[in-house]
Amino acid sequence: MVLGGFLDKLKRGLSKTRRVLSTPVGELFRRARQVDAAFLEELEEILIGADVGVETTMSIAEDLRRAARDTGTADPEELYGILKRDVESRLRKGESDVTLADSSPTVILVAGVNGTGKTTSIAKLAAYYMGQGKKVLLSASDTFRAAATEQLGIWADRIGADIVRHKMGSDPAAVAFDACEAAAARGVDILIVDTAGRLHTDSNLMRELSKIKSVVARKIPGAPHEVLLVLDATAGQNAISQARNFKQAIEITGIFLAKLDGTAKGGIVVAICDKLGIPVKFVGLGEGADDIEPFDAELFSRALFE
Ligand SMILES: Nc1nc2c(ncn2[C@@H]2O[C@H](COP(=O)(O)OP(=O)(O)O)[C@@H](O)[C@H]2O)c(=O)[nH]1
Ligand SMILES: [Mg+2]
Repeated sequence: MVLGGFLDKLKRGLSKTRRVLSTPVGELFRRARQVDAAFLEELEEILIGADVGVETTMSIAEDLRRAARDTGTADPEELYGILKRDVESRLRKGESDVTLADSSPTVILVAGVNGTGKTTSIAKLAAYYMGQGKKVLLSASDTFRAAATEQLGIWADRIGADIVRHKMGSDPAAVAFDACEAAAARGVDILIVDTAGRLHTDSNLMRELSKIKSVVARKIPGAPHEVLLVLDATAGQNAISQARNFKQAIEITGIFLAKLDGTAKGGIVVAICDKLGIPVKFVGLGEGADDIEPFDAELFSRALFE
């Protein structure tokens, strides 16, 4: 992909983010005379309506109350600045770069419940790194459903990435094992491993994830360098409980927040960063391979409030 095209797409992605993220908070501050109890109540309503979540909303409002008390001001403009900085620092908790291996390949394990956007997000990640001139290999380790391997295969063809696949029902860790060997043999920079989002039981699923993880760790030093959990932004607060479940079974190093377009509400990003203690690394903004954007706390807080 030529650089100009890449920048254009990034810009288009950003304008989408802005549309989703924008809240009436700026408007509220602009028309207010002073920040009082009624104002704070309205602010809380907006934040909860934007999927920030009750706890995080209360904590943000409490910070604002305290700031008003400490500074002795009820001036909306001043307190608006304080609110923006407060939310930005909450988002910063969630900001960190993707860990790439010192010597290739970097292995990125991708987990998540079915339907959250896992396979699509993998295709986006692959296209993103291929756009940076990296050699990418996909491991079709969701062998639970035939359609899953097929779908990843279609994406691989579409974006021109290599893929390692076995037939349906085979051992997902064995696919990952072969993919690691292929990655080393072919000089691959980034190996991305798809996993099942549902098995017969949750405990099977979590055991399988751990098994894939340990196979990959044995084959490639330091791997997996990232374990990304794909969450569906339109799932709202449910996304947070999903993340908590996965976190119990496997160490998640980052979140890929998919579907932050359409019906998603931007406040979910604040809730995720604030409550999970897992950095958001990428967001998905549509169904195309280019609809991906690295997470940027400053940009997001601006998009939320300005
Ligand atoms: N609007 C939108 N749709 C998405 C996004 N990511 C994935 N999808 C759609 O969500 C559905 C499920 O995606 P898929 O990748 O198959 O999910 P998986 O079951 O977790 O692997 C598909 O229809 C995708 O096109 C996104 O960022 N935005
Ligand atoms: Mg899938």
